[in-house]
Amino acid sequence: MSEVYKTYMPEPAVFKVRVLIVDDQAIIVEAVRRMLADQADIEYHYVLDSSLALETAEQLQPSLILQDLVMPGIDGFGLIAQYRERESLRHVPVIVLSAKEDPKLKAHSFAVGANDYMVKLPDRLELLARVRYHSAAHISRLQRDEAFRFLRESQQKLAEANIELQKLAALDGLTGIANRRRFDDVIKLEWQRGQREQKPLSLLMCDIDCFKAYNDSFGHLAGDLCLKKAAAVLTENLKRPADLAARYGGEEFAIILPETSLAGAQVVADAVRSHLEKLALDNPQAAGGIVTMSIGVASVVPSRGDSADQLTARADKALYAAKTAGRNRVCV
Ligand code: GH3
Ligand code: MG
Ligand code: MG
Ligand code: MG
Repeated sequence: MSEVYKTYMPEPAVFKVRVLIVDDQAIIVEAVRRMLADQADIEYHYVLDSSLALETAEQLQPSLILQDLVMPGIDGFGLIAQYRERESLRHVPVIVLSAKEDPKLKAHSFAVGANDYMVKLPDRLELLARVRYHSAAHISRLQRDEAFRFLRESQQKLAEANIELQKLAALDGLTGIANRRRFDDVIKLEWQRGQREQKPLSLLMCDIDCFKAYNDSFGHLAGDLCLKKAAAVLTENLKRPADLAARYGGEEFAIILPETSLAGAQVVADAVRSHLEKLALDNPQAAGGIVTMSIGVASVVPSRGDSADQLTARADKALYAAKTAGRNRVCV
C-alpha cells in the first residue's frame, strides 16, 4: 500500500510547496500557519502589509498564494490583478481566502485571475488538499518549462558545436586555411554561380618550387613552418571576401577568384609570387637559393556543358608550363 502511496506523493525534498499568505489580520495568518504546520512538504510565509505583498511575492517566488480580499491600502482583487501582470508571478496559483461566502465576490475573484476561493477559516484538510492540488499543477508546469528551456539550450549548444565542427572540417590542420574538401565545395558552387551570372571565374594553382630540397636541407618541421608562411602569403594577397585560398595538397595551394577576369587573376598571382620571393626564405639547394612559387592561372566564364574540372585542368597545365619554363613565375 505504501508503495502505491509513494508513487502519488513525490518526496518532500523534491516537491516543496512554498505558500505565501497575504492577510492583514495576524490572527488569521497564525490560524492558517497552524493548519499547515507539521507538513514536511509545505513551507509557510506571510505578509500582513498589502503594500509589501507584490515585492515579497516576487522575491519569494511562492508555489501558491493565499490571498485575503479586504485589506487596508490595495485590496485583494487589485493585488491578484498585479500578480497576473508580472511575468514571474503570472502563473502562480492564487486561492482567495475571503470572509464572505458570496457568489459575486467569487465571480470577481476568478475574473481578476484567482484559481480558487475559500471562506475563512477553511477546513484544514480541505485547505491542505487544495493547496497541494494547485501547487502540484504549478510545480509541474515549472518543471516542464525548465525541461523545455534545457532542451532549447541543448539544441542551441549542439547547433553551435555543429557549426564549429563544420568550420573545423573545412580547414587544413597545418596552415589553418581552407582544405581540399572546402576547395572542392567552393569551386563547384562558384562554377554554378558563374554560370548563372555569366561572370568569369579564375583559378590559380600554386606550387612551391624545389620543396623537396627545402625539406632535405632543413627537415620536415621547418618545411611545415615554410608551408604556413606560404599560406599566409596567399591569404594576405586576397582582397575580396569571396576569394578563397586553399591547401590543395602537399606543397600545392589553390586560389579561387570569383568574378575575376584573367588579367585580374594574373595581378593576384604576380602579387603572391613576388611577395613570397621578397620573404627570401633560404632554400640553398634550389636554383635561386630562396623559396619561390610557380603559379598557373586559368580563367573562364563557366558554361553549361563544362564542369569546374576543366578549369582546374587548365590551371594545372599552366602551372606545369611555369615549372618547365624555369619556376618562380606565373603562366597562363
Ligand atoms: P617542384 O619545384 O617541381 O615542385 O619540386 P618539389 O620538390 O617542390 O616537388 P616534389 O613533388 O618533388 O616534392 C614535393 C615535396 O613536398 C615532397 C614532400 O615531402 C613535400 N611535402 C608535401 N607535403 C608536405 C608537408 O605537409 N610538410 C612538409 N614539410 N613537406 C611536405
Ligand atoms: Mg483582511
Ligand atoms: Mg613543388
Ligand atoms: Mg607539387
